[in-house]
Amino acid sequence: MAQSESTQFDLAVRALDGFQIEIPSWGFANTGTRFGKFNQAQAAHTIEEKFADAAQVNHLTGVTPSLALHVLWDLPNGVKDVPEVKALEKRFGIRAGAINPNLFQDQQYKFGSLCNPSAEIRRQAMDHMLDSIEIGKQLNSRDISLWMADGSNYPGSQSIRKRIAWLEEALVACHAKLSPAQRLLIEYKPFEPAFYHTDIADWGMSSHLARLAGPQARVLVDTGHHYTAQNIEQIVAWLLHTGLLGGFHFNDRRYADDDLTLGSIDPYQVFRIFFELHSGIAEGLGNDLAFMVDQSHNLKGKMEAMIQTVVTAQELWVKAALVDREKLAAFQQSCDIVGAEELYRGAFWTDVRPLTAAWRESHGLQADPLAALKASGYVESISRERAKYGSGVTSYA
Ligand code: LRH
Ligand code: MN
Repeated sequence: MAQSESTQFDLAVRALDGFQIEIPSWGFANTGTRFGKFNQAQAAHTIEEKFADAAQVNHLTGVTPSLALHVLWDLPNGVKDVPEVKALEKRFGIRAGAINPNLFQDQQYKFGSLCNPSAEIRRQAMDHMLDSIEIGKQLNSRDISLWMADGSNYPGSQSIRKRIAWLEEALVACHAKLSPAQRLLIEYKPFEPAFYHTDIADWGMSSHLARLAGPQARVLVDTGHHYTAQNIEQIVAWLLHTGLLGGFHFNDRRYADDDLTLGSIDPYQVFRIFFELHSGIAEGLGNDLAFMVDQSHNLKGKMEAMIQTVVTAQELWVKAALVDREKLAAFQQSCDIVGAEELYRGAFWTDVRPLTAAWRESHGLQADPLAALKASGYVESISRERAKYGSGVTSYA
């Protein structure tokens, strides 16, 4: 017997009441690929403009109260920029979210940062990590979200095991500097910009480093950081089971780390991940997970893309919450494959947009945030304001 409307509504409301997602400051800035950047008049160039755009997304969706920051892009003067960020938090009602160190753009990091053969360069990288941890402390931001580009391009050109030892030493030292409220999220990526080996290439390496670093270290799963053949929801199930799952960078891809908008290529992939999360959370696993968007909006309008992403994430989160896990467990126990699949996939087929629209209206929000953005004229007004920057770009993000 299909789920009653009221049951679906209750499940949807509970799921949406508990759903928040952090948005990245770099999602509002001019970004591109090595083949070019296509500037947008609406693009944010300053940390103030990034907070303003984040506030507008939160104003229209109600579920994005924090903004992830990338240290060198958003706090180029390090801790000295903390007072300005605190003032922006107050002014725009948006919290500073995860602090992302930049260990990949400076010239000295050509052969790595925390894994660089040069002890002097490893120390410089460690200094940046300690600055980032201090910034996190002063901003009362919980997560230090570490991604490193470290790796090599040619077999034999670097000692893979020496680099592991340097990395272990560095992350243990970083963990020791965390305040009791802070966490170290360790993000893995199989390749790019390194194309032979990447020092933190998969969830196993990230898990080992998190366990070794200490109890406040966790694994961060960027959905774009997997080979297309990999079963990401199985990795999520393992990380829930082992207690090492810290959070996510959500985006979508057709081939590699394409950083496309969530659910634009394979919404069923996100549904399958969200289902593992709902079932884990229902069993007390994975509470305090960090949900974050990590995308670069090279062609779509920055504001539209961000709001579309948040709305899609809500819809897929509700779809996955509609799976009757008790009934599914019975089908799984009796190995009734088709019964299980029809129940599981049936939730994915459900059009939940009326449910999410009703939830928004019951929270004083517009039913359709994308339409509300259009009606607000926000993009036109920031494009006029930011015309002063002309076509020159400032930096990567
Ligand atoms: C690396 C990554 C990482 C960020 C960057 C913007 O590909 O996913 O999380 O530092 O994108
Ligand atoms: Mn990422």
